[in-house]
Amino acid sequence: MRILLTGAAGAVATALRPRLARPGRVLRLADVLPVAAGRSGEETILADLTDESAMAEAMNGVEAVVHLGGLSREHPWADILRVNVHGTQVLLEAARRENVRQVVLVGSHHAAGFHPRPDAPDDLSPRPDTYYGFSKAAMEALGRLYHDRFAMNVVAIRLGSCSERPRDVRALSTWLSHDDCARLVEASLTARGFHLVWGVSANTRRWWSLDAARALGYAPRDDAELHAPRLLAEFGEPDLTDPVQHLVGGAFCVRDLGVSW
Ligand code: 15L
Repeated sequence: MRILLTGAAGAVATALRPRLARPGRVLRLADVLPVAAGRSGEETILADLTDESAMAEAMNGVEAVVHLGGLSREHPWADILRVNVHGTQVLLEAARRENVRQVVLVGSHHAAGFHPRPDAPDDLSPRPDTYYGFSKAAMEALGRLYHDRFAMNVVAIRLGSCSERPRDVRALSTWLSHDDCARLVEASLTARGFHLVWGVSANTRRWWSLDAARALGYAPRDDAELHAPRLLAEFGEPDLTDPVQHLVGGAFCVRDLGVSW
């Protein structure tokens, strides 16, 4: 099986590469930036998401695509629209044309960042906190469109804070460990239909449902709570009157719209 990873030079893809390696599986690593040389079972390709012929070539001979490419935080509107929204449409269209039936769209909780944080169901409506968050909501909608029109199997993941260790007290709720991220992507690679799921570890303090992800076979094993003593000693308990702490999107909700950071 050959799987295309877009955004392969990025941090999440770099963490996923060894974790998605399997005997008989080839990871095709695509990015607009050069990707560090592949191990065995990997091949690299330079491809811009918005370049139709490059994306057609990237999809050739592939059975599944894990879309991690694009801008990973706020940028000016024109850049977000071109790379994240148009780039996702080019990717889905290339997948359709090359008959790639299995698509994992790695989105973000910032698609729903302006909701107050506790107890979010799997189908929480889009409520973006930035143009970036809007592009992730658009990604979910495009994925659903390609499922409804062409019966492609699409999982859109609202990724939490994916990092080796939780970095702040908010991440005690939003953290997705690298190992759990790989478990969720692996489960998504065999899903049938369209699914919108939260990408979060089994954190004691998590705000988001894991029901839809678990229904795909995702079994998270990590819990940010292990890091609570260190983080609470450093930052203290979160002040829930602060919008940065009581909204899903945290600081993204209060920073300037359309300005790169
Ligand atoms: C995201 O969507 C970003 O890509 C990442 O850089 C983090 O900021 C993360 O959300 C988060 O809010 O923790």
